[in-house]
Amino acid sequence: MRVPFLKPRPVRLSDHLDELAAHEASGVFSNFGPVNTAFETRLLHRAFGDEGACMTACNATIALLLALREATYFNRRRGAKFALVPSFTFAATAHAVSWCGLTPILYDVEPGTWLPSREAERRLLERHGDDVAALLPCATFGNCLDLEGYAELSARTGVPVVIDAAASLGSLDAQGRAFGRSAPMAVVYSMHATKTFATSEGAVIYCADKDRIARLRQMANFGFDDRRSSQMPGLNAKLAELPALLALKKLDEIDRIVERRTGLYALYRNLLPDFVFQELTGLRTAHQFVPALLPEGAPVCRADFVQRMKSLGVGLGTYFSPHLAEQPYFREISLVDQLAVTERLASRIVALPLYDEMEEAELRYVCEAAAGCLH
Ligand code: T4K
Repeated sequence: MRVPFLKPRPVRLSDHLDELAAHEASGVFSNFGPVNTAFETRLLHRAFGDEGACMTACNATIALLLALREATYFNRRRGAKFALVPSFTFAATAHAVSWCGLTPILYDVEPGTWLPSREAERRLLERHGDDVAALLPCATFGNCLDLEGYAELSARTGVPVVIDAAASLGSLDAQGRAFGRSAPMAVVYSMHATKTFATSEGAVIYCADKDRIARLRQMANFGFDDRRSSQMPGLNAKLAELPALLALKKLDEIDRIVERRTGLYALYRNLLPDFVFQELTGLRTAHQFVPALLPEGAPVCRADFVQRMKSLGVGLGTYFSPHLAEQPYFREISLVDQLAVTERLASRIVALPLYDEMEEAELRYVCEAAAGCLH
């Protein structure tokens, strides 16, 4: 049997030929046109109960950059040079920091939830005080962060926070609300083809503060006012209408998809009792794939395990390994804090296959192969 790591499945536009024809006939292909507006409106209603505002963007990397620039440009801490970023995240988080001209400080994550270490954040804020321009915690693999805690920390210290929630569109917090809802800071979600909320490329920024989204929207369109005069830092971060149509249609499927993935994730956990899984903090996680640690003391190293699985036809990922501090560019430009947990996770983590139409037989094959490859 062959089981690929992921099988991206944006909606099939061929199932929506009428809407496609209407889109074509509209003559509007970008610049926050009617399809983007329809998607934003419907998402705001369904996920965020019409509280606050949200906007689309071309991808989450640019959206993070934009949100961080907004958070630091309109903040009295201009001149501060550091941003706190967990080392256990995707490169995009730290690239956004670097493009904003800031120096990442790479810090550790918690051993169970794999979420950024609150203790490290407190310690680093104490040590670097006014030099910290922002915090960029990552909602690791769609797991839910304590957003109220971050809002409180931001209000108390004056340090802005931007949430990297790339994998979280579809996750529900412990109260059963869409992760991010009510957040006073920008929360950035990806709609990349490989995400559970798969389109092709795309992102969403949500914030309970409508003014912040209005500013971000202006920044995403060159910082223009209605006379096409730049009023603030700007770039082109707009989502085209065609991927917005994919997103609009995806909204109708997302709950069913996440529920299905949740069932498959639970089966993995049952069938692989020796592997270590993430402690999930929300009511529902938008599982993009199934990250798990090889059992402590397993007689096989991660590289050999991945190779053996491949020879049995099973594709795996190794997110987030190498972690940021192991990547030459970030090593060169960052300060690195203690990373004991990150190093342990990154040396043992594998990402097991998951996709919307994964058959139970495929999953059982992966688990049998994984158990066999451990020895
Ligand atoms: N923050 C975090 C924490 C993130 O994880 C990410 C993205 C971002 C920010 C930035 O979001 P975006 O700017 O992308 O919106 C993939 C995704 O491209 C990336 O979006 C994602 N995180 C990351 C975790 O995974 P790569 O470079 O590892 O993807 P790649 O090309 O190796 O593909 C993964 C698997 O999917 C492969 O087995 C091939 C398969 N695949 C991929 C694509 C694109 C397909 O079968 N079809 C496809 O169209 O980053």
